[in-house]
This record gives sequence, structure tokens and C-alpha cells, in this order.
Amino acid sequence: MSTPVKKVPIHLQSSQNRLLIKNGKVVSDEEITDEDIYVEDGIIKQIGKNLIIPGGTRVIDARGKYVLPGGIDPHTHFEFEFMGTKSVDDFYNGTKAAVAGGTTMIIDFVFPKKGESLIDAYYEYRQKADGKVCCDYSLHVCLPYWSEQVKKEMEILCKEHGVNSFKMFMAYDFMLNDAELYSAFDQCQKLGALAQVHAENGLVIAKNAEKLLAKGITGPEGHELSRPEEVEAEAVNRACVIAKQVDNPLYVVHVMSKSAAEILDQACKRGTRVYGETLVAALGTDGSHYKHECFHHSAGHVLSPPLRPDPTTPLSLMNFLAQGVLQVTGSDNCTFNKSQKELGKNDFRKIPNGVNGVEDRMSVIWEKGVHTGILDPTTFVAVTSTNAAKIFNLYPRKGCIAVGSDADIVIWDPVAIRTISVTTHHQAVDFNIFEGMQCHGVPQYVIVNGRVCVDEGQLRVVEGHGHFVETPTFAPYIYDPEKLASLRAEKNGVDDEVDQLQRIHTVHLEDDTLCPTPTLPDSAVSTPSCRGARPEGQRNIQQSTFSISEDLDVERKSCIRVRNPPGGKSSGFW
Ligand code: URQ
Ligand code: ZN
Ligand code: ZN
Repeated sequence: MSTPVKKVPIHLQSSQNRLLIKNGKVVSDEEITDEDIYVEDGIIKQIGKNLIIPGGTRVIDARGKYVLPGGIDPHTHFEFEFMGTKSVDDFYNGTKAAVAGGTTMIIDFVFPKKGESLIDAYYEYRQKADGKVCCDYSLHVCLPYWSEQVKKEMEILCKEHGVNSFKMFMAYDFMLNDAELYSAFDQCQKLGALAQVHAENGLVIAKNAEKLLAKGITGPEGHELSRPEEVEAEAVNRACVIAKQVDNPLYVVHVMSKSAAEILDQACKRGTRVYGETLVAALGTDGSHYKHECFHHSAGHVLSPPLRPDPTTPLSLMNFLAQGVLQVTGSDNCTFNKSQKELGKNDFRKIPNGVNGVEDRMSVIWEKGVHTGILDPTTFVAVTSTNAAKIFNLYPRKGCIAVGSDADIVIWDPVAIRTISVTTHHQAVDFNIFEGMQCHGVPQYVIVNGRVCVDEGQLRVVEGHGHFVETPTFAPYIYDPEKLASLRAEKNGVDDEVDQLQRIHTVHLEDDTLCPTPTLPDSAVSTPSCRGARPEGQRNIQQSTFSISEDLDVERKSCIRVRNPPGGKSSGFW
């Protein structure tokens, strides 16, 4: 068990101030290399072989392990007042659990009450979080209503408070109508902010729920029955259409169904700049739990959009991540105890929505994605860290292991196994939707801003060690045609970074001369989408036979390179 310790000035943590990580396989979103990493004062200072480092530096031997950029969970709700109660993981417990699982940064949501000033709500969140967070964090801001004042405050948040993304709801009693969504997306477009959307048709859900209750269906199974896949897919489509009218990129949070992901795929092919986030809950479990006879069990799985009864959903969503149709994974960690879930004992509409995931996201995705051979480690890094860093403009400070980046690093043991359980997790909640799941892939060390916070598996977080990180607007990876153009000019059209830009998604350019399509090889992308035919000779991850143990056991080469083509994986030699 961890014991929170008092914040110690960084210069007094002498043994942890300087760190050398040796002999590991360093994974980025596009390659795996054999390199050592030297960290000082929270920053990565050197990467390479035979580094010259000061005496007294702590050395961690990562032989046989992967060295990953710390996970970024772009979707949490800590100490969130919602549906008449408050989520039980606060910014301390929540970020402690995040770190225990290999996540070194979270992005939470400011949730103003209807009519409340966005700025006031933002300050309330800063006040709640700043002294408690064990890792760095940023904030999205939700728009639960629309007004001229909201519009003005969005600008202030972007210009003065380090916010670059806003979430709008198409369900719940604080949903925006289509005209309001249009205005909100339009304002995002002017500010260079990312519009996020919770896509479900709220009006249809309300009618369905009334009908189900009238038939006597009051239990958690009614939650899913009232919000079937097409209700999610319809809203995703509508959001994509509206975003396209104002030509602003759209980020669809918690894509929970095949139908919704397919709509994103189609929208992307039509040239809408759209990014999709799915949840570890959707990848790791399914909607069969709503039929469980125990209310606490079934209600413990209630979130919106719901888990899907179609048992092929988790695998399909994982494949969508592998193909680049979806780019990001979050937890949507929004935890309520059994006693809180009982608020909906007689009416499923009142069950507080939300599940755990911030602690287990990395392990569950490794188990279901990498261990099964669907993702390789570089795609794992892309979908658990790098893509979120790029989309929310935290890259390259976060989301990669590079000189000058924050030393947020995970030493990942792909062979170790742990069994997830409410009895051993670090979250405050008394239920775990992944109970009993055995996961290969355990963080042996987790380094947060240069401090070893998981040390040979032992959790040693520091309350308040994290900081608020500002997210500037106009993220170059989704907005800046000039960045793309100069990259292309420098690298003669086909280069890793352009590939990356395409792979993280759908770089839709107004100026056709900048469009990457014509200069890429025929076999590569055929549209500005990240997804296209697999270039010759490049391995199809779906048919991959790569082996983690082989990779880690091979005689050490000076460099193992694995390139990611747009939309897939991966050539190179292992
Ligand atoms: O919709 C969300 O993200 C929050 C408000 C609640 N959690 C959930 O059920 N997904
Ligand atoms: Zn939502
Ligand atoms: Zn959420």
C-alpha cells in the first residue's frame, strides 16, 4: 500500500534527482530502439548509448522490459458532482491510482452548473485539483448550456487559462440542441479549440426510457435498452455533419459501439476531421453484465453510452484502434460506490453513470490488444499516450521519450501478470468492472516528472507532485497546414512525421497543394485520411505474428526499428 508523503523540494530528493534507465527497449509511437535514458530534475536530458553521466546517479536496469512514455488518460471525472451525488475518486485517489497503473497524466473535465460562469467553475476545479494531484493534469471544459456569455468565456479560457477543448452533450438534461452545437463548434473553430461531443440522441433516449418504465422495466438492463447502438450512431453522424459545416475538427468521446465507429470511418472518408476516443471499459468488458441478477453488479457497469450486448464489440473496437479509425483510449473514470448506485434502485434513469478504469487502462489494453497480437507496442503507445498528446497539444512535452520532454516514463514488464481486483486496486471505489481479469503487462517502475513513483512495483506517490499543464490552442497536429507543408518540403514528401500526422488522423487541408495524397506512393494512403492500403512489404498487424518474448529475448541489436505506415503497422525487423 502506498503512503502519501509530504511534498519534498526537488533539490532535496538527491537520489531521485538523477536517474539513468539502462538496457530497456524504448518504445515510441513508431519504433522500438535500444537506448539508455538519462533524467535530471524531471526532464529527459540525454538518450543514447554510453552516456556520460554524473556520479551518484541512480541506475535502473530495464533489461527485458519496455520503456514507454507514461500513459495519458484524456478522460476522467474526479470528485465530480453528478446525478445528485459525487464521484468517489478525488484528485488524490484518482491520480494515485492512475500512476499505479502507468498513467502519468490525466485530463479532467470542468463541469459548470447550468448558468454558472465557466471561469468560476474552472477556478473551482483548479482549487480542488492543484494541491492533490500526484501527476500532471490539464482540463477540458464542458458546456452544459449555451449563451453569449459562454461564448465570451470560452475565449478567455483559451487565451488566459490554458484550455483548448470543450465538451458538448447531445444527451442528458444539459444537452445542447443542433443550433447550439453549431454555434459552439463555430466558436471552437474561431478559437482553434477542439470540439468534443458526447454523442447520443437524448430525446430518443428519454422517450425509450418512459416506455420501458411503463412496461415495468426498472432495473439496469433498461439503461442499455433505452440507449441502443443506433441512438449513439445517429448522434455521431449528426455531430460530424455539424462539425463539417463549420470546418472544425471534432473529437467524439467514449465511442462505445461498432456502429458509431463505422460512422466515424465514413465521415473521415468524406473529409471531416474527426477523432475517436474509445474507453477501456468498452475494450475490456461488455453489456452482458446488465443482465446480472445482482443490482450492484449490473448497476456497477452503468455508464453512457452503455456497454454493448454484442459480444464482438470489444474486439471490433480494438481493431478500429489498430486501423486508426479510432485514435485514443480513455477511462472516463467516474466512480460511484454501491450505495450511490442505489439511487437508481427503482428507476434505471437515476443510477449515477460512470465506471472505473484510470488504474487499469494500460494493463487491460495491453492484455486485450498487445498480448492478443492485435496491437504492437508502438500502436499501444500511440493509443494510450502519444495521440492524446498530439491532439490536445501536449506533444512533445508529453507523449514521447525525447530529449527535453518531461520525464514521464513507464518501465513495463510484459511478462509479469497481475489479477485485477477491488481488494487490491488503489481507487476509492468499492467495485471494479474488470474484477478477476488476469493481465500480462505490469508497470514495474513509473516515473512521474523524474520522480520514481512506482518503484519495483511499490507505489510511492506524492500528493501535490503534479502540476496543471496548459494546453495551447491550434494544436499543430490537427490545425496547422503550414507545419505539414514545411515538413513535407523538408523531407521531400514522404517522411515519418507526415506519416504520423496522417496516422493520428485525417489531416484535412483546405489548400489542395498541401494535400499529402499526390506525393505519397500509390500503395500508401489514397485519401487524406490516416487509413489506406498497406504499403508493400509492410506487415498487417491483424495478421501479425510478432512475439513479445522473442523481441525481448533476441540478442541485443544496436537498434530495432519498426515503422508505422499510415493506418496500419508495421515493417521493420524485430
Ligand atoms: O458522459 C460522461 O462522460 C460523464 C458525464 C458520465 N460518465 C459516463 O457515464 N460516461
Ligand atoms: Zn460523456
Ligand atoms: Zn466522461
